[in-house]
Amino acid sequence: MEDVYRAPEVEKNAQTYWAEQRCFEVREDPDKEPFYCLSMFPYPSGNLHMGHVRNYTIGDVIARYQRMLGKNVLQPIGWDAFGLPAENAAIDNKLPPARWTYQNIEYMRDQLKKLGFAYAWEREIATCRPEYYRWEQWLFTRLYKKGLVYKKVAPVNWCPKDLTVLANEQVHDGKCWRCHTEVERKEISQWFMKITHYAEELLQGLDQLKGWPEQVLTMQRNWIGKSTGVEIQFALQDSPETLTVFTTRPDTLMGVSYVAVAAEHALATAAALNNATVRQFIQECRQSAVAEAQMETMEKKGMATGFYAIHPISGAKIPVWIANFVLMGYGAGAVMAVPAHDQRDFEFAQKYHLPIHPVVFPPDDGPAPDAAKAYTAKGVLKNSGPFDGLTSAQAFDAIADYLSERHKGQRKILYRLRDWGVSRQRYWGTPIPIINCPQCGTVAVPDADLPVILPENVAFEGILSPLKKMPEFYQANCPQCGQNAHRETDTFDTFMESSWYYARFTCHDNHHTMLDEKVKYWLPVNQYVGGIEHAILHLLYARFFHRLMRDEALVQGDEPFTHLLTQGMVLKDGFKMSKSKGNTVDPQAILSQYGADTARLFMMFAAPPEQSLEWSDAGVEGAHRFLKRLWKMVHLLVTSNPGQHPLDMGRASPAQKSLYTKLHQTIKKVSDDMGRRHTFNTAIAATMELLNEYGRYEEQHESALGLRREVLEKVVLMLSPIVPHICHHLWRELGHPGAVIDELWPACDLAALVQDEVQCVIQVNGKLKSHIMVPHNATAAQIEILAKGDIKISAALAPKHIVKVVVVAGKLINFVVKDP
Ligand code: ANZ
Ligand code: ZN
Repeated sequence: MEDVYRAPEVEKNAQTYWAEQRCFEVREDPDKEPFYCLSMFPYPSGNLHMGHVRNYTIGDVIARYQRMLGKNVLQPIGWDAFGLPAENAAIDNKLPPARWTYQNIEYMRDQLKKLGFAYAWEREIATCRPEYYRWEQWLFTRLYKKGLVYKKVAPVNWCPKDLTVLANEQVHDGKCWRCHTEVERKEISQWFMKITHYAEELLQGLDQLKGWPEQVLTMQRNWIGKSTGVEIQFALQDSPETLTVFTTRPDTLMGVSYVAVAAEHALATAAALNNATVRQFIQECRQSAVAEAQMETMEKKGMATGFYAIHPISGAKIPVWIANFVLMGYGAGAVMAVPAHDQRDFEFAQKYHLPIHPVVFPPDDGPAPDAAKAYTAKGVLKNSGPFDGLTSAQAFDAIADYLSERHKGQRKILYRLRDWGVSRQRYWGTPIPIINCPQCGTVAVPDADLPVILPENVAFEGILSPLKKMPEFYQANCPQCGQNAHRETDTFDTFMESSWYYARFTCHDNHHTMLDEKVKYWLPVNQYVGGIEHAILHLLYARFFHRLMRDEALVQGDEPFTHLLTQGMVLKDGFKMSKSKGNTVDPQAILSQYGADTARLFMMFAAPPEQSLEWSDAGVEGAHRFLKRLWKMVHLLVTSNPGQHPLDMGRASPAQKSLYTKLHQTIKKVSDDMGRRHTFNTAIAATMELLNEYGRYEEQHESALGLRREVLEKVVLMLSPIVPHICHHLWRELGHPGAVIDELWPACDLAALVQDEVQCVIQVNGKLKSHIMVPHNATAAQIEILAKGDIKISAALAPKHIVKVVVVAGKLINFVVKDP
């Protein structure tokens, strides 16, 4: 055995072995329990970053560990290959997005291979390939026929820099999530998927996801945003029309002092008709109207319409205002404002000198509300006529019933979740399989004409999609009437591709159907690993797609991912490692300097996977030193003591026993850390501790060597999911003909965990009566029971009354007795 650890050779050899033996290719085997481990696939940006390395190492460690438990592990990888950066690069470099993407894939595939990830490479998917996206197009046409997708003109979030529509999820603080340009509102005709149809199911389903982080479940719940309330119709003065509002607090109805409508509301439009100032105000709202998230913080502005509404219970005359904080797209686009109990209404009322009527008060013993702000808590009603004295909860029902009996309102459940706008005015994406016919309207492309192939060899002039200028692409005949028609030139949001790739990995090469019966064997994914930044968008869309596919009888079950691990960020000097911060460390540099195993070990040792990880050069050094030390230990053992030394614990010395116990304590802990807790850092720490104890163990005789070998072999097995290359090598050096990749996870010898017993003296009234052996860590209660079981003691105690029992742990027990 070489005395120096040379990572490049060791890693190359291991990787060659895995590739030649096709170790990670996997087939359905009904006799083996399947385990599907998936890490979120990368966007082929050109280079792996440290976030990738961390993500993929975590997934790989879990996959390799599960494999050692004897499971049939599927760990696939692919490329989320469509998207904007390819277009931006195309514009900058005059290289077609396809070429740029494929080049990047080549390079990054090589990087992943050098990191030694145990991927089923034969299943590699690139979502920009027609053999992949054709099935997405096919599913879309099915959903179209079912009415689950539709086209409509809608105000959208528009990025003026990228010239594209953004989903709500892609707007962060009013800015484009990619280029950070201020987002505008624009009216545009586009395709939607009816995710709202599944809102309740997507919400309920969260309760079943016991293997997901609570934080992600909460974020999804909030995003779906279920509200239980009442829709109330206010009559309008001098008008046959009514004004509908949505409220979650009907108990505050008697405190309404104005009604506010959105700038796009019909009443606002009507008010603008003869009023230039109102017109101007609406125009202003339009321009500054922004993504919802920003509504909260922006300055509240309004203007009276001159219209009045009639209170549905009191009959009072209430002014109707236009307010910039009312969203047209939520509820009825109008609110009943209760300044006394809603902070936003309160600030607005103060600003415009509108009345404030408190109607809900803290229960009797509660503190008096602060008059300088809204009292938003629930309480007991006053100043509310027939509803006085009711609690908010009682008043909710009483007022809802009152209104619905008089046909002035009805209970209503609303969701914040909106339908998913999936059209993008960009080139590098899946073509939407629709033909616009002047006669027939929108017509789905028939199955026989799928896929609609995206031409790859295109020239970019400016930012506009080349498809819009390619008659050879957009000229088509209507599938229904045969007339000249216009093919849809928009493409899908790239979140479409990532919504179902997990399922396609199970049958990536089936060119006859989207999915086949293999999904039954593999799905749902047992362990999904990825960034918390996908807590809402990607994970919700995937859960939605799973249900769409379920309802097409393509998959079974309701949920795609049983367990989810969201890894923390990689930081450098306290900041997220990112190009824009200029604080990145290139994985390639670490790979060349130290090798993959060092990078993997550092990543797994520096922090538990869900927490952020602070990059540290010293930490990387330390990881490397540890591997060198491990190498040395094996080297010393196999060179100075060649041959096998069987383990014989029969006549073990105390030192031997202690090391053996430590070994099995470590196996127990590491198994739990790896399998259940996913705290790989403590697993590594425990292994290091074991090796420290090994280092202090001095016996050299024949049976001691057997134990030494035993410890090192188990360490190599336990570390092999984390640092697979060096373990592959060391396992061979330890004299095994087979490869460590085919070994099972070491079993824990429970008997070894039972500690030695110690002698305990038994006294009765201070006089020595007997001795017993007790476990060294026995509790007082256990010792008492054992002592009472001693024949001499039970005889001595029988006629007496026990006054007191004194125990000195592991040493002595004294029964203080008297005559009864
Ligand atoms: C009166 C009221 C009194 C309200 C009170 C709250 C507190 P969630 O829970 O998010 O559904 N609202 C309704 N439609 C709106 C829209 N289009 N734009 C802006 N705000 C709107 O919120 C429901 C509450 O948000 C509703 O209940 C309404 O204000 C407001 F003490 O009605 B509430
Ligand atoms: Zn037609």
